Amino acid sequence: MFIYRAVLFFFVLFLLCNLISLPLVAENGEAGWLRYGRLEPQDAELYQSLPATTVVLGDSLVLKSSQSELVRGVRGMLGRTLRIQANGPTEAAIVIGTVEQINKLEPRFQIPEKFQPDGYLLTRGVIKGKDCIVITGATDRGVLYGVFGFLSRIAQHKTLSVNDLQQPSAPVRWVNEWDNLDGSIERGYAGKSIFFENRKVRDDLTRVSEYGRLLASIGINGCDVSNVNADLHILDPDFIPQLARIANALRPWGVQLGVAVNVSMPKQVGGLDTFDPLDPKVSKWWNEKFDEVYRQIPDFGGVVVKADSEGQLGPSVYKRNPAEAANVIAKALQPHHGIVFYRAFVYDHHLDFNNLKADRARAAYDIFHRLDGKFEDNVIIQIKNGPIDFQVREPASPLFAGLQKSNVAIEVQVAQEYLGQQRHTVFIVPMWKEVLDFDMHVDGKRTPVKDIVAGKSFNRPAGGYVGVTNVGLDTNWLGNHLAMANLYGFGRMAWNPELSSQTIADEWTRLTFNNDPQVVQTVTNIQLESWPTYESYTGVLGLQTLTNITGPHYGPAPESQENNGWGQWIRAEKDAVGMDRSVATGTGYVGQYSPDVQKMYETAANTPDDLILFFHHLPYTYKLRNGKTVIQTIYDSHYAGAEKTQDFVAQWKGLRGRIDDERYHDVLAQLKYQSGHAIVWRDAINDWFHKISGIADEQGRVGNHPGRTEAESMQLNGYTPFELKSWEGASGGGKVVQCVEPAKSCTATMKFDGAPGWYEVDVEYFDVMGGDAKFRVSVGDQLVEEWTADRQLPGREPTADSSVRKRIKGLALRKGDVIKIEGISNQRDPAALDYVELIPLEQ
Ligand code: GCV
Repeated sequence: MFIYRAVLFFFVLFLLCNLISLPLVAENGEAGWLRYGRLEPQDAELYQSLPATTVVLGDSLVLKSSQSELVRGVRGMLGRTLRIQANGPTEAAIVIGTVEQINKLEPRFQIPEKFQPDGYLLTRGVIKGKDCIVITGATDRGVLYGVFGFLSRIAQHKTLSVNDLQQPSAPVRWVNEWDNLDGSIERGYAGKSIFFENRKVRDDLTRVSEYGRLLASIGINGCDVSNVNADLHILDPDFIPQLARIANALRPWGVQLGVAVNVSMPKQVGGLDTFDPLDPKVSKWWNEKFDEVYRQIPDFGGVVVKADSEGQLGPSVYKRNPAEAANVIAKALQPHHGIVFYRAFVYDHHLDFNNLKADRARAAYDIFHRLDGKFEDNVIIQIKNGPIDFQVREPASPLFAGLQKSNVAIEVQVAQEYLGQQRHTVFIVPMWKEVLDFDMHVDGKRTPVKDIVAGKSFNRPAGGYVGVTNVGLDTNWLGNHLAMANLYGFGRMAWNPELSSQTIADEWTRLTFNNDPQVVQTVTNIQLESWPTYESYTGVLGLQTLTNITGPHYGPAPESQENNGWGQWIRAEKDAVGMDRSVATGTGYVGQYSPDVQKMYETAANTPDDLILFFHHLPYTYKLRNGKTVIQTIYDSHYAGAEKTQDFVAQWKGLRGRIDDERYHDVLAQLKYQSGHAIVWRDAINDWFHKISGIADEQGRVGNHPGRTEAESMQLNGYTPFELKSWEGASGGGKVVQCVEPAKSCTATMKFDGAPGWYEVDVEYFDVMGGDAKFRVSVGDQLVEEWTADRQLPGREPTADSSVRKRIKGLALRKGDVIKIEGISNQRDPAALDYVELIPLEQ
């Protein structure tokens, strides 16, 4: 009996201890930054005096969302369920409603400031004799944003006794999704579309409304749901009612629906014999089409247009210009207050590599600048942040200053197409902010890009921000928990571009994980270091991301930049590298900037190191401001970058037990993978420049890898040598081995003849798409590791895209040990191997 009681006592004690210390519940990331995790009692004390009641003034859809969100958030964080009152207040309350509604209730309530549309105020005041917290805005949407702002303060343990007035920097804050009707997503890295499947709108749109909620919480007010490489049937009569269902899911969150259209639709699917924008039949077609749309979706936001770009038909077919194409659609949208986002991403992708004056970077300005002032007022020219295409570093597009009588929006890419596709952590906010803060010096005056897109610089009525997001059905939306900081950051930055990257990362970390100072410091640190790190191993000195540009835009493939019509050239030759874009001797691109900016970029001496090869063709031996030569800088930064990614893993490990296990392990696995792939990048780029320039690394590292044994020089049984198409994608000049016969076991063995001790054994192998090969590693007769190559990586054959490093830690090796790698191929995956590297561990 005594024993029974004692066991029971300790069992109860154990349960209580666990309850009191609020165990870290496993989380899957679906909630994003809207977790509303329960506050610890000492933190909750700050909100002791929070009223028990909320009064919601009105019953619009958006106000209803405001109310339910408030109740959900307070219940989640403080464990209290607010009482809901339609009238009152009859006691201290949280009152939510528009300024007009509040003033009707309490005419003496003074709102101190003038609101921008969507702005909000959190304040305290006496309403009907009761001391209240007031959440108000000029519009319902402003009120909803105010509720999210209020809850965010609690989640970050901030005081509520403030007068917090928040106004958006610009009216347009949209996201674009490049979703196709079949459910695939162009440049999407997190599963299938949340909107479409099998050429229909999905039956279950739960994820769409959850997405709308996430968007609203960061102030996003519009969402284009379909790929800019537009589907001709997106506005077919039987599709519009389906789109209306998406609009219904987004509407409670104040997010307007948009879609991408193709200017050729009147002819290709509309039954006309032309799509000439100046033909009255065409304008009639668009008018009728939008009448049809607005009958079913009265708050439809507008359309985005990609034309004369990358194979999309455009006005050039009829020798018309983009203004004529944009305006015919814009006029049809005007009666309904819809917007046309016309993309400035128009360029010729059949450029002549041998023409030293040809330059893709010039295209947008050359085409659009002369049309300034010719666009209707409901047209917004959507301009990518840089003149090429979301590269790891580009200068600000000169077109921002080239359109002073037209509305403009900046387009940035939250989806990490050229930035590691969410398998590498890259917090992009600092990069975007560099562009937004860049001073275009129009007419010698301070003209940062953020003021231009906000419409302030040239007094434009519309303008703002568009983020290409490409969320998918993956539970955590973007496939990598840390990548969600980019979506959060995009919204926060569009709302207030004065917020620092540090503040944004700090807020996001607190909301997404928790307020533990070590968590906040570590995660913020990794995020802030991630872009410069990624840049340092993928595209330094303004070379752009040296990725496979004719393939999936993922792994290293510098050779693919050159000798094709795409114009992402770096012009690497035996003695020199870089694009000469100067006015004096180059393509003249620099001349598209204002005179003050030209002074910075026209000569190599004045150009900052980080963009120098974007603007100038320089000898490898050219001494940079950093005191080193171009070539040594390339070598060193790739080593430093790859090294830094190993450090991210170490930093993250310090968070064990401080965040939930599920996300801890997810991110750890992702950072480990990144740290291996960074080595693939490092070696590919360095080997390539080494081969081209013939200049040795001063530190002797490039092409010299102690402890590495190439698979092709191991003893092979079943494995056969194979050469990669892009030689730089594998160690040893592109040679690897593969097990071609399906479902076969092949082996590669080597004899260890180093000093006895503890080693890390790294196996560089390939994990190709569509098949799951298996690998086993043994030392002597002992199996030490086995795994399945089942990652989702681009590429159906071994390339740098599919190269993965498996690290086997802590193996004791003795002279004469036989290390055997066994690869078991399957139908589509030849279990290819690149090399084995033995790294002695420090004792
Ligand atoms: C939607 C890049 C991408 C394309 C994309 C295009 C664009 O070229 O690789 O996938 O097409 O940009 O922005 O239109």
